[in-house]
Amino acid sequence: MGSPATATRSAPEIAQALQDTRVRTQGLVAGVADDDLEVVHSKLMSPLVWDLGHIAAFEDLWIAHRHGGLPLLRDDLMDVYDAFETPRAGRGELPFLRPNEAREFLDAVRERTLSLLETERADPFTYELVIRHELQHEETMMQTMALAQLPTGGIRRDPSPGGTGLETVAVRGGSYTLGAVQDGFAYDNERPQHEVELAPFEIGAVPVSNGAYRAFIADGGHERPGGWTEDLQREWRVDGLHELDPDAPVMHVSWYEAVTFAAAHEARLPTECEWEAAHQSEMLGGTGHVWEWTSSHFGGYPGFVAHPYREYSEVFFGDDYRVLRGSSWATSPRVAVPTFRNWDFPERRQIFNGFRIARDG
Ligand code: AVJ
Ligand code: FE
Repeated sequence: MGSPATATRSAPEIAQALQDTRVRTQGLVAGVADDDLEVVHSKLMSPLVWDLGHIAAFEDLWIAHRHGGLPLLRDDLMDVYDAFETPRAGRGELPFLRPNEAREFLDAVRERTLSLLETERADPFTYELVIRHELQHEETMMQTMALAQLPTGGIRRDPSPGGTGLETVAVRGGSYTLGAVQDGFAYDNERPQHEVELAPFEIGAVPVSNGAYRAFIADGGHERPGGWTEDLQREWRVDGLHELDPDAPVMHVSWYEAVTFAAAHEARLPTECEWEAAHQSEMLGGTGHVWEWTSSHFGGYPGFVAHPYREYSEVFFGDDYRVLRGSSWATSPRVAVPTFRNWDFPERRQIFNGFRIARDG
Protein backbone atom coordinates (compact mmCIF):
# COMPACT_ATOMS: atom_id res chain seq x y z
CA MET A 1 0.00 0.00 0.00
CA GLY A 2 1.43 3.37 -0.96
CA SER A 3 1.64 6.28 1.40
CA PRO A 4 -1.39 8.55 1.33
CA ALA A 5 -1.00 11.15 -1.37
CA THR A 6 -0.38 14.59 0.00
CA ALA A 7 -3.13 16.97 -0.96
CA THR A 8 -2.25 18.73 -4.18
CA ARG A 9 -2.88 22.46 -3.90
CA SER A 10 -0.88 24.74 -6.16
CA ALA A 11 -1.44 25.02 -9.91
CA PRO A 12 2.09 23.80 -10.79
CA GLU A 13 1.65 20.76 -8.56
CA ILE A 14 -1.69 19.99 -10.17
CA ALA A 15 -0.21 20.39 -13.65
CA GLN A 16 2.61 18.02 -12.72
CA ALA A 17 0.23 15.40 -11.32
CA LEU A 18 -1.93 15.61 -14.45
CA GLN A 19 1.16 15.16 -16.57
CA ASP A 20 2.56 12.23 -14.52
CA THR A 21 -0.79 10.49 -14.75
CA ARG A 22 -0.98 10.96 -18.51
CA VAL A 23 2.55 9.64 -18.97
CA ARG A 24 1.51 6.49 -17.07
CA THR A 25 -1.59 6.09 -19.26
CA GLN A 26 0.40 6.56 -22.44
CA GLY A 27 3.06 4.14 -21.22
CA LEU A 28 0.42 1.49 -20.73
CA VAL A 29 -0.87 1.59 -24.29
CA ALA A 30 2.36 2.59 -26.06
CA GLY A 31 3.14 -0.99 -27.04
CA VAL A 32 -0.42 -1.97 -27.92
CA ALA A 33 -1.34 -2.17 -31.61
CA ASP A 34 -4.38 -0.17 -32.74
CA ASP A 35 -6.28 -3.39 -33.49
CA ASP A 36 -5.80 -4.54 -29.91
CA LEU A 37 -6.98 -1.15 -28.66
CA GLU A 38 -10.24 -1.44 -30.59
CA VAL A 39 -11.19 -5.06 -30.16
CA VAL A 40 -13.41 -6.35 -27.34
CA HIS A 41 -11.07 -8.69 -25.47
CA SER A 42 -13.61 -9.75 -22.86
CA LYS A 43 -17.32 -9.17 -22.53
CA LEU A 44 -16.63 -7.94 -19.00
CA MET A 45 -14.41 -5.15 -20.25
CA SER A 46 -14.55 -2.18 -22.61
CA PRO A 47 -12.25 -1.93 -25.61
CA LEU A 48 -9.08 -0.17 -24.38
CA VAL A 49 -9.69 2.74 -26.72
CA TRP A 50 -13.07 3.30 -25.05
CA ASP A 51 -11.26 3.86 -21.75
CA LEU A 52 -9.00 6.41 -23.45
CA GLY A 53 -11.91 8.39 -24.87
CA HIS A 54 -13.79 8.09 -21.59
CA ILE A 55 -10.82 9.50 -19.65
CA ALA A 56 -10.82 12.54 -21.96
CA ALA A 57 -14.61 12.98 -21.86
CA PHE A 58 -14.63 12.81 -18.06
CA GLU A 59 -11.86 15.38 -17.81
CA ASP A 60 -13.62 17.78 -20.16
CA LEU A 61 -16.94 17.37 -18.37
CA TRP A 62 -15.51 18.10 -14.92
CA ILE A 63 -12.83 20.69 -15.64
CA ALA A 64 -13.71 22.80 -18.67
CA HIS A 65 -17.47 22.31 -18.54
CA ARG A 66 -18.56 22.03 -14.93
CA HIS A 67 -15.66 23.79 -13.25
CA GLY A 68 -14.80 26.30 -15.99
CA GLY A 69 -18.30 26.88 -17.37
CA LEU A 70 -17.27 26.26 -20.99
CA PRO A 71 -19.34 24.27 -23.48
CA LEU A 72 -18.23 20.67 -23.89
CA LEU A 73 -15.56 20.12 -26.48
CA ARG A 74 -17.46 17.16 -27.94
CA ASP A 75 -21.07 17.23 -26.84
CA ASP A 76 -21.80 14.54 -29.44
CA LEU A 77 -19.61 12.02 -27.62
CA MET A 78 -21.03 12.36 -24.14
CA ASP A 79 -23.49 9.44 -24.44
CA VAL A 80 -20.86 7.16 -25.92
CA TYR A 81 -18.56 7.76 -22.96
CA ASP A 82 -21.15 7.81 -20.21
CA ALA A 83 -20.25 4.68 -18.25
CA PHE A 84 -23.56 4.62 -16.47
CA GLU A 85 -25.75 4.88 -19.58
CA THR A 86 -23.73 2.37 -21.53
CA PRO A 87 -22.76 -0.81 -19.67
CA ARG A 88 -19.46 -2.43 -20.59
CA ALA A 89 -21.06 -5.35 -22.43
CA GLY A 90 -22.44 -3.10 -25.18
CA ARG A 91 -19.46 -0.84 -25.64
CA GLY A 92 -17.95 -2.77 -28.53
CA GLU A 93 -20.74 -1.54 -30.83
CA LEU A 94 -20.57 2.12 -29.88
CA PRO A 95 -19.42 4.80 -32.28
CA PHE A 96 -16.44 5.58 -30.05
CA LEU A 97 -13.34 7.35 -31.32
CA ARG A 98 -10.71 5.33 -33.15
CA PRO A 99 -7.20 5.23 -31.59
CA ASN A 100 -5.80 8.31 -33.36
CA GLU A 101 -8.95 10.32 -32.75
CA ALA A 102 -8.96 9.30 -29.10
CA ARG A 103 -5.34 10.43 -28.71
CA GLU A 104 -6.21 13.77 -30.33
CA PHE A 105 -9.25 14.13 -28.08
CA LEU A 106 -7.09 13.50 -24.99
CA ASP A 107 -4.64 16.18 -26.12
CA ALA A 108 -7.32 18.73 -27.00
CA VAL A 109 -9.08 18.30 -23.66
CA ARG A 110 -5.80 18.52 -21.79
CA GLU A 111 -4.94 21.79 -23.52
CA ARG A 112 -8.17 23.34 -22.21
CA THR A 113 -7.58 21.86 -18.76
CA LEU A 114 -4.13 23.40 -18.51
CA SER A 115 -5.16 26.82 -19.78
CA LEU A 116 -7.97 26.90 -17.21
CA LEU A 117 -5.48 25.97 -14.54
CA GLU A 118 -3.43 29.05 -15.46
CA THR A 119 -6.26 31.53 -15.69
CA GLU A 120 -8.68 30.50 -12.99
CA ARG A 121 -8.48 29.86 -9.33
CA ALA A 122 -8.11 26.10 -9.40
CA ASP A 123 -10.48 23.96 -7.40
CA PRO A 124 -8.12 21.22 -6.14
CA PHE A 125 -10.95 18.79 -5.47
CA THR A 126 -12.12 18.70 -9.09
CA TYR A 127 -8.62 18.31 -10.44
CA GLU A 128 -7.89 15.52 -7.96
CA LEU A 129 -11.13 13.81 -8.98
CA VAL A 130 -9.99 13.87 -12.60
CA ILE A 131 -6.47 12.65 -11.79
CA ARG A 132 -7.72 9.73 -9.71
CA HIS A 133 -10.34 8.87 -12.29
CA GLU A 134 -7.63 8.44 -14.92
CA LEU A 135 -5.48 6.43 -12.50
CA GLN A 136 -8.38 4.10 -11.73
CA HIS A 137 -9.02 3.57 -15.43
CA GLU A 138 -5.36 2.66 -15.87
CA GLU A 139 -5.96 -0.28 -13.56
CA THR A 140 -9.15 -1.17 -15.45
CA MET A 141 -7.13 -1.16 -18.64
CA MET A 142 -4.50 -3.36 -17.03
CA GLN A 143 -7.25 -5.86 -16.20
CA THR A 144 -8.27 -5.89 -19.86
CA MET A 145 -4.64 -6.23 -20.89
CA ALA A 146 -4.10 -9.11 -18.47
CA LEU A 147 -7.15 -10.92 -19.87
CA ALA A 148 -5.86 -10.33 -23.40
CA GLN A 149 -2.33 -11.32 -22.36
CA LEU A 150 -0.97 -7.99 -23.51
CA PRO A 151 2.08 -6.62 -21.67
CA THR A 152 1.14 -4.00 -19.07
CA GLY A 153 3.60 -1.31 -20.03
CA GLY A 154 6.37 -2.26 -17.63
CA ILE A 155 4.12 -2.29 -14.55
CA ARG A 156 4.54 -5.70 -12.93
CA ARG A 157 3.66 -7.57 -9.78
CA ASP A 158 5.93 -6.95 -6.78
CA PRO A 159 8.11 -9.71 -5.30
CA SER A 160 6.08 -12.08 -3.12
CA PRO A 161 5.62 -11.11 0.53
CA GLY A 162 6.14 -14.72 1.69
CA GLY A 163 3.90 -16.61 4.09
CA THR A 164 0.92 -18.83 3.37
CA GLY A 165 -1.77 -16.47 4.59
CA LEU A 166 -2.90 -19.10 7.12
CA GLU A 167 -0.96 -17.49 9.97
CA THR A 168 -2.98 -14.83 11.78
CA VAL A 169 -2.26 -11.87 14.04
CA ALA A 170 -4.48 -10.75 16.92
CA VAL A 171 -6.16 -7.34 16.85
CA ARG A 172 -7.54 -5.77 20.03
CA GLY A 173 -11.22 -5.13 20.40
CA GLY A 174 -12.54 -1.67 21.24
CA SER A 175 -13.31 1.57 19.54
CA TYR A 176 -11.82 2.54 16.17
CA THR A 177 -12.27 5.69 14.11
CA LEU A 178 -12.80 4.71 10.48
CA GLY A 179 -13.13 6.64 7.25
CA ALA A 180 -11.45 9.67 5.75
CA VAL A 181 -10.77 12.86 7.66
CA GLN A 182 -12.73 15.97 6.73
CA ASP A 183 -9.81 17.73 5.00
CA GLY A 184 -8.33 16.87 1.65
CA PHE A 185 -9.58 14.67 -1.13
CA ALA A 186 -11.65 11.57 -0.42
CA TYR A 187 -14.50 9.88 -2.23
CA ASP A 188 -17.91 10.39 -0.69
CA ASN A 189 -18.13 6.72 0.31
CA GLU A 190 -15.14 7.17 2.67
CA ARG A 191 -17.01 9.78 4.71
CA PRO A 192 -18.11 10.70 7.26
CA GLN A 193 -15.41 9.54 9.59
CA HIS A 194 -17.11 7.56 12.34
CA GLU A 195 -16.48 5.37 15.35
CA VAL A 196 -17.07 1.64 15.39
CA GLU A 197 -16.91 -0.80 18.27
CA LEU A 198 -15.16 -4.04 17.35
CA ALA A 199 -14.82 -7.33 19.22
CA PRO A 200 -11.28 -8.76 19.28
CA PHE A 201 -10.41 -10.68 16.13
CA GLU A 202 -7.60 -12.36 14.27
CA ILE A 203 -6.63 -11.56 10.72
CA GLY A 204 -4.26 -13.14 8.21
CA ALA A 205 -0.73 -11.78 8.51
CA VAL A 206 -0.60 -11.71 4.70
CA PRO A 207 -3.13 -12.55 1.97
CA VAL A 208 -3.69 -16.25 1.20
CA SER A 209 -0.94 -17.52 -1.10
CA ASN A 210 -1.12 -19.50 -4.34
CA GLY A 211 0.51 -22.37 -2.47
CA ALA A 212 -2.13 -22.48 0.26
CA TYR A 213 -4.88 -22.14 -2.31
CA ARG A 214 -3.44 -24.91 -4.46
CA ALA A 215 -3.23 -27.25 -1.46
CA PHE A 216 -6.87 -26.50 -0.73
CA ILE A 217 -7.94 -27.36 -4.28
CA ALA A 218 -5.77 -30.50 -4.27
CA ASP A 219 -7.61 -31.47 -1.11
CA GLY A 220 -10.96 -31.26 -2.91
CA GLY A 221 -11.80 -27.85 -1.53
CA HIS A 222 -13.83 -27.00 -4.59
CA GLU A 223 -16.18 -29.92 -3.86
CA ARG A 224 -17.36 -28.19 -0.72
CA PRO A 225 -20.83 -26.60 -0.65
CA GLY A 226 -19.37 -23.17 0.01
CA GLY A 227 -21.09 -19.83 -0.11
CA TRP A 228 -22.50 -20.20 -3.61
CA THR A 229 -26.00 -19.06 -4.26
CA GLU A 230 -28.20 -21.38 -6.27
CA ASP A 231 -28.37 -19.29 -9.41
CA LEU A 232 -24.61 -19.18 -9.72
CA GLN A 233 -22.67 -21.91 -11.36
CA ARG A 234 -19.87 -23.15 -9.18
CA GLU A 235 -16.89 -21.94 -11.01
CA TRP A 236 -13.55 -22.61 -9.44
CA ARG A 237 -10.18 -21.37 -10.35
CA VAL A 238 -8.40 -24.70 -10.57
CA ASP A 239 -6.37 -24.54 -13.78
CA GLY A 240 -2.76 -23.52 -14.03
CA LEU A 241 -2.26 -23.05 -10.30
CA HIS A 242 0.91 -25.13 -10.35
CA GLU A 243 2.55 -22.65 -12.72
CA LEU A 244 2.24 -19.79 -10.26
CA ASP A 245 4.70 -18.65 -7.59
CA PRO A 246 3.51 -20.53 -4.48
CA ASP A 247 4.51 -17.59 -2.25
CA ALA A 248 2.61 -14.92 -4.18
CA PRO A 249 -0.88 -13.96 -3.00
CA VAL A 250 -3.54 -15.82 -4.94
CA MET A 251 -5.18 -13.54 -7.50
CA HIS A 252 -8.35 -13.65 -9.62
CA VAL A 253 -10.49 -15.55 -7.13
CA SER A 254 -14.16 -14.78 -6.66
CA TRP A 255 -15.71 -13.81 -3.35
CA TYR A 256 -17.39 -17.23 -3.24
CA GLU A 257 -14.08 -19.02 -3.56
CA ALA A 258 -12.62 -16.82 -0.82
CA VAL A 259 -15.54 -17.49 1.53
CA THR A 260 -15.36 -21.24 0.92
CA PHE A 261 -11.61 -21.35 1.45
CA ALA A 262 -11.99 -19.44 4.70
CA ALA A 263 -14.80 -21.70 5.96
CA ALA A 264 -12.69 -24.76 5.22
CA HIS A 265 -10.03 -23.29 7.49
CA GLU A 266 -12.45 -22.57 10.35
CA ALA A 267 -12.23 -18.94 9.38
CA ARG A 268 -14.22 -16.23 7.61
CA LEU A 269 -13.45 -13.09 5.65
CA PRO A 270 -12.77 -9.91 7.62
CA THR A 271 -15.39 -7.20 7.57
CA GLU A 272 -14.17 -4.01 5.96
CA CYS A 273 -14.19 -2.35 9.40
CA GLU A 274 -11.89 -5.07 10.70
CA TRP A 275 -9.60 -4.62 7.71
CA GLU A 276 -9.26 -0.89 8.31
CA ALA A 277 -8.83 -1.35 12.08
CA ALA A 278 -6.09 -3.94 11.51
CA HIS A 279 -4.41 -1.59 9.05
CA GLN A 280 -4.47 1.20 11.65
CA SER A 281 -2.93 -1.19 14.16
CA GLU A 282 -0.07 -1.66 11.67
CA MET A 283 -0.61 -5.39 11.58
CA LEU A 284 -1.22 -6.01 8.05
CA GLY A 285 1.61 -7.46 6.00
CA GLY A 286 1.53 -8.03 2.28
CA THR A 287 -0.80 -5.18 1.37
CA GLY A 288 -0.53 -3.66 -2.09
CA HIS A 289 -0.36 -7.02 -3.87
CA VAL A 290 -4.02 -7.84 -4.45
CA TRP A 291 -7.37 -6.25 -3.66
CA GLU A 292 -8.74 -8.11 -0.66
CA TRP A 293 -12.32 -9.30 -0.52
CA THR A 294 -14.21 -8.50 2.68
CA SER A 295 -17.53 -9.89 3.90
CA SER A 296 -19.08 -6.40 3.73
CA HIS A 297 -21.72 -5.21 1.31
CA PHE A 298 -21.09 -1.82 -0.28
CA GLY A 299 -23.09 0.92 1.41
CA GLY A 300 -22.89 4.44 2.78
CA TYR A 301 -21.36 5.10 6.17
CA PRO A 302 -23.78 6.48 8.80
CA GLY A 303 -24.62 10.03 7.71
CA PHE A 304 -23.42 9.49 4.11
CA VAL A 305 -23.77 12.51 1.82
CA ALA A 306 -23.28 12.08 -1.94
CA HIS A 307 -20.77 14.49 -3.42
CA PRO A 308 -21.34 16.20 -6.77
CA TYR A 309 -20.07 13.12 -8.61
CA ARG A 310 -23.18 11.23 -7.57
CA GLU A 311 -22.77 8.29 -9.89
CA TYR A 312 -19.44 7.33 -8.36
CA SER A 313 -20.73 5.45 -5.31
CA GLU A 314 -24.36 5.83 -4.43
CA VAL A 315 -25.80 4.01 -7.42
CA PHE A 316 -23.82 0.89 -6.39
CA PHE A 317 -24.95 0.78 -2.77
CA GLY A 318 -26.95 -2.31 -1.78
CA ASP A 319 -26.64 -6.06 -1.55
CA ASP A 320 -25.25 -6.73 -5.02
CA TYR A 321 -21.63 -5.76 -4.43
CA ARG A 322 -18.94 -6.77 -1.95
CA VAL A 323 -16.25 -4.40 -0.72
CA LEU A 324 -12.58 -5.00 -1.44
CA ARG A 325 -9.90 -3.25 0.60
CA GLY A 326 -6.24 -2.47 0.18
CA SER A 327 -4.92 -2.17 -3.36
CA SER A 328 -3.24 -4.29 -6.02
CA TRP A 329 0.15 -4.16 -7.73
CA ALA A 330 -1.61 -2.22 -10.50
CA THR A 331 -3.06 0.50 -8.27
CA SER A 332 -1.42 3.92 -8.22
CA PRO A 333 -0.25 4.93 -4.70
CA ARG A 334 -2.29 8.08 -5.16
CA VAL A 335 -5.46 5.98 -5.22
CA ALA A 336 -4.35 3.37 -2.68
CA VAL A 337 -5.09 5.17 0.58
CA PRO A 338 -6.10 2.99 3.57
CA THR A 339 -9.66 4.35 3.66
CA PHE A 340 -10.28 3.61 -0.05
CA ARG A 341 -13.19 1.27 -0.73
CA ASN A 342 -13.35 -0.77 -3.91
CA TRP A 343 -16.29 -2.97 -4.87
CA ASP A 344 -17.34 -5.59 -7.36
CA PHE A 345 -19.87 -8.40 -7.87
CA PRO A 346 -19.02 -11.44 -5.74
CA GLU A 347 -18.68 -13.74 -8.74
CA ARG A 348 -16.12 -11.53 -10.44
CA ARG A 349 -12.47 -12.38 -10.70
CA GLN A 350 -11.17 -10.29 -13.58
CA ILE A 351 -9.89 -7.66 -11.16
CA PHE A 352 -6.61 -8.24 -9.33
CA ASN A 353 -8.32 -9.67 -6.30
CA GLY A 354 -7.34 -12.04 -3.52
CA PHE A 355 -8.25 -12.20 0.14
CA ARG A 356 -7.06 -12.76 3.67
CA ILE A 357 -8.79 -14.80 6.32
CA ALA A 358 -10.12 -13.69 9.73
CA ARG A 359 -11.51 -15.29 12.90
CA ASP A 360 -13.26 -14.14 16.02
CA GLY A 361 -10.61 -13.41 18.66
C1 AVJ B 1 -14.10 2.09 -7.90
C2 AVJ B 1 -13.04 0.66 -9.48
C3 AVJ B 1 -15.31 0.24 -8.83
O1 AVJ B 1 -14.24 1.08 -12.23
O2 AVJ B 1 -16.32 1.08 -11.67
C4 AVJ B 1 -14.03 4.64 -12.77
C5 AVJ B 1 -13.92 3.36 -10.56
N1 AVJ B 1 -15.69 4.92 -11.43
N2 AVJ B 1 -14.90 5.48 -13.34
C6 AVJ B 1 -15.15 1.40 -11.48
C7 AVJ B 1 -14.54 4.29 -11.57
C8 AVJ B 1 -15.91 5.65 -12.54
C9 AVJ B 1 -14.85 2.20 -10.22
N3 AVJ B 1 -14.33 1.31 -9.11
FE1 FE C 1 -14.87 6.16 -15.36
